[in-house]
Amino acid sequence: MSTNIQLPAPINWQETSAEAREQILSRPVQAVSASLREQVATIISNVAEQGDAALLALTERFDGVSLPSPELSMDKVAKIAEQAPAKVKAAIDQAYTNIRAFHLAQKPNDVALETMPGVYCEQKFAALARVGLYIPGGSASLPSTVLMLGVPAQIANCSERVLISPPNAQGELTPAICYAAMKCGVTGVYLGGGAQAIAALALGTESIPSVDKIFGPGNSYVTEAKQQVSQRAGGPAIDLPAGPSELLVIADDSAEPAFVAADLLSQAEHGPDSQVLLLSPSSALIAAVREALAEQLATLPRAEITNQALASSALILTRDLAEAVAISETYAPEHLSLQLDDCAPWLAKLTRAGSIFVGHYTPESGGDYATGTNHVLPTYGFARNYSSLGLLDFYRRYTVQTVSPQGLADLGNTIIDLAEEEALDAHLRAVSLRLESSRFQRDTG
Ligand code: HSO
Ligand code: ZN
Repeated sequence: MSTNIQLPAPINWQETSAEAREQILSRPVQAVSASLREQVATIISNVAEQGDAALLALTERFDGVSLPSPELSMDKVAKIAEQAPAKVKAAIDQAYTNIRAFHLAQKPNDVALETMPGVYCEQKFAALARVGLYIPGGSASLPSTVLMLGVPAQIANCSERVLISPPNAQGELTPAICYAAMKCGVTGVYLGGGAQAIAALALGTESIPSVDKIFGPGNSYVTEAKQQVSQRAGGPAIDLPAGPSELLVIADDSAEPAFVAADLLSQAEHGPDSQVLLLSPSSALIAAVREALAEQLATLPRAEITNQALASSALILTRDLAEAVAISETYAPEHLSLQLDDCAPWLAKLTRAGSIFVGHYTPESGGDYATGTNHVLPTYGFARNYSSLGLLDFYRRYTVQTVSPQGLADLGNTIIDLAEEEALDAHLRAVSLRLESSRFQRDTG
């Protein structure tokens, strides 16, 4: 392997200045340049004006394939799906079963409560009608992402579940993607990528229906396009900011260096802008992981990309596990792996992560594919204030209230007093009129 391996040098946290600490924990810059913003805006207005024609022209320009239509008929999808090798089908079947079970268990319950006599309040959930599932193309084809978006959309029973993904060189999608799409009962499959695919989902074209919410990870064009379309009047909702992959491992002497190294590399191989961190109070473990990283990296087909990601990664020696936990809570990683014999006391202190992997036998790739949890997770520190994708994201919540005549008799003055305080007389009158009406007298009789 010709790659010039550059592993990060171990850092002693206690001997690191506050500024250097901040620098180490900062994500690789993801500045959205004015030019990117403008490019995306231009693409969106092209798609708005010319629909399919714009999408097809952009697909030819960016994906290098000329298509007669952005639609891949469901018949064709079913046929392509058949070509998936039996082993791949079986793996997708098992992953589907686990993801379905875990997401099915997330079904929300309506709330109904009488807040005071005669005043009834309900919280209800309604599935979103039309959802768009964006499956990125790029250097890796990701049938697992089809499951992560398609399974909850299927359980919620969103009436239109539209998948869009950049075409391969044959102007199609891979058998595995098609097989996963069939399993999830996707209702339409379209070919397109980047900002143009997001624009098509948001605005609709002659062949692509517009959707109420757009899901799915993507590069900076996709992310910026999602932001821009969601800000348009009547634009779709979007899921969460999912950027380059991240993993933070907390490990002690009980950890297996080769396991830790393999997990770090598995997220580093996603892209040059991925970031992986190891925090450990054991310098012996850090040294051993470093050796294992070099050994394993040398045999990875994606060593080049992985090596680039390692440049913004760090191996950090902490004073103790408590310090490692504190650093993790500040960093708020997308994935957090605890490779300790005794995880429970630390787990209880950790909440700021997209998904947590507990113990020596829980590889991070388990959650990427098949444990049942969702792999669409907040990155870039958004685990501080955003949730991991789940079934609930495919619903919207709304409320219902019903007040009886007696309920209004008891609550009326509260509403009147607040309306008076806010000097909103029509609000006040909506109550007083009722209370003074002969109908009210009759009904409360
Ligand atoms: N680790 C990625 C998901 C993924 N990994 C898909 C493999 N395939 C972001 O959570
Ligand atoms: Zn992954």
